[in-house]
Amino acid sequence: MDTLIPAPVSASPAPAEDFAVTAATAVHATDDAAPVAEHLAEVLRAGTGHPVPVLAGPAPGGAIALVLDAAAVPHPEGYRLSVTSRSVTLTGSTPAGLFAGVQTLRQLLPARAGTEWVVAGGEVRDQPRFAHRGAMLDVSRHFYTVAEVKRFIDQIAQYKLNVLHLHLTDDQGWRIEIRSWPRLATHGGSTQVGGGTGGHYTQEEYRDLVAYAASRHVTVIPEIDVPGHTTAALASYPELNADGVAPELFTARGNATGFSSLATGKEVTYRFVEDVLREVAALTPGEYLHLGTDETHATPEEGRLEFIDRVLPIVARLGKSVIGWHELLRSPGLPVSAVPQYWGRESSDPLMAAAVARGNRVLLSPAHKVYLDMKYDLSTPIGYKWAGCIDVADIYDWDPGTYMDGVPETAVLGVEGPLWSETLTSYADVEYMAFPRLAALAEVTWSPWSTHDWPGFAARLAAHGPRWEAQEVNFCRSPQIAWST
Ligand code: IFG
Repeated sequence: MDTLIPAPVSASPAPAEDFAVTAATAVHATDDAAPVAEHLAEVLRAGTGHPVPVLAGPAPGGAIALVLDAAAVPHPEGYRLSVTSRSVTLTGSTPAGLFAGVQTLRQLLPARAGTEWVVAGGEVRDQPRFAHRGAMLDVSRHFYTVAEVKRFIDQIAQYKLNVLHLHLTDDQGWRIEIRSWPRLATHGGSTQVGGGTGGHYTQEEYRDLVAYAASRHVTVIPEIDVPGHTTAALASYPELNADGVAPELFTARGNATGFSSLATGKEVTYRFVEDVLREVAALTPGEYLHLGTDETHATPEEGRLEFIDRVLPIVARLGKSVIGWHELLRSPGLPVSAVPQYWGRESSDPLMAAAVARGNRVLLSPAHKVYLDMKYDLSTPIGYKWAGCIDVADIYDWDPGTYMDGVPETAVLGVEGPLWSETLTSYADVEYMAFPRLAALAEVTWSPWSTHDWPGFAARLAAHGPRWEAQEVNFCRSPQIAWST
């Protein structure tokens, strides 16, 4: 129990109470807990080869029981896990809490499959510190397949992250089918950084991704980056351009981002945005649409203000709330439901403090702390370093609850680690930059500050290496960690 990541609120090992998973082991669950029970059973079957049936109703002795009991576990994502030599009882107030408990249970099992699988005995009580615990994957600069995104979802869910922000559109690629503007995907999605064939998700594939994420209790937040970062759209439809001429597709890394803009003075722009957001909202069960709004250097300020003023009501009419990079705050009159995502490197920002004073909650993604496309150190072969190098200790050792002046913990919806993909040419590169740093970010967003302890975390992470080796994750063996083999 002393190697769990993220660290739980409390864990008390009981070594004499290890529970052996055998050919007779079954998982018992009431109907609302059945999907999580099946997820756990799949893990146990894969690990032991035993049948591990899922049975309805209360568990007899010698079984694993998943129980929904909101009275016993007040926090909506909390859980209690009790492991004795005779039985395992996992109690949650919601299926999400049970799912979180299963991720803990998985870490109490061996990293590799084997017939004598034993769950370490003891008690765990746990609940998250922040509600929004996210990773962002940039599928625009380089396209990743449905299977690769599903693997990413599985990987982040193991550390109790519960949000996947998909950066679906940018200069180098439009990655989601929009039926009213089909060339966005067929032309705007036909390439990527370096000139490769790119790709896009059909709406059916995207629905499948959203459903898969939901089965791992991960909410997908789609980002349609506007009014900047729009070359893929502008290249697809001449009428979207101020001069009516479509530019070539853009396949460079874009060392200076913020060079493109929608024509905020043309009515067709607003029809375009409304059509796109309507179709994306229909694919989004979650509360939020992300509008980007970052680096609008090519948009005249009065045009940017008009654009935001006209687009916010579109999102509201679609029944969604807006997340935007923190430049969104330059627009006065934001609704209190709007969430600015801070990606700056300051710990004091007057617009952020003013938004919090008005009642907005914020997302924190300080670039020098959580931008996963930054190099670990100067020897990292891929990634950028404009925000500095970020090794495991850097992403671990900060407190979102006190990081920003005028932004108390109660105003922090959570933290998100963006993984921009200009320099990530393969999914193996994604894993290298994401792990182990996302495990550290997961602890920053889930665990109580009272458990925050770099040496302890570094030791737990060292013991985690074999788990990633067993899962064939291409993780970075940072020299800051004494990786056990
Ligand atoms: N900033 C840009 C990203 C990406 C990044 C690479 C934001 C909000 C630099 N915008 O981060 O599109 O290019 O590190």
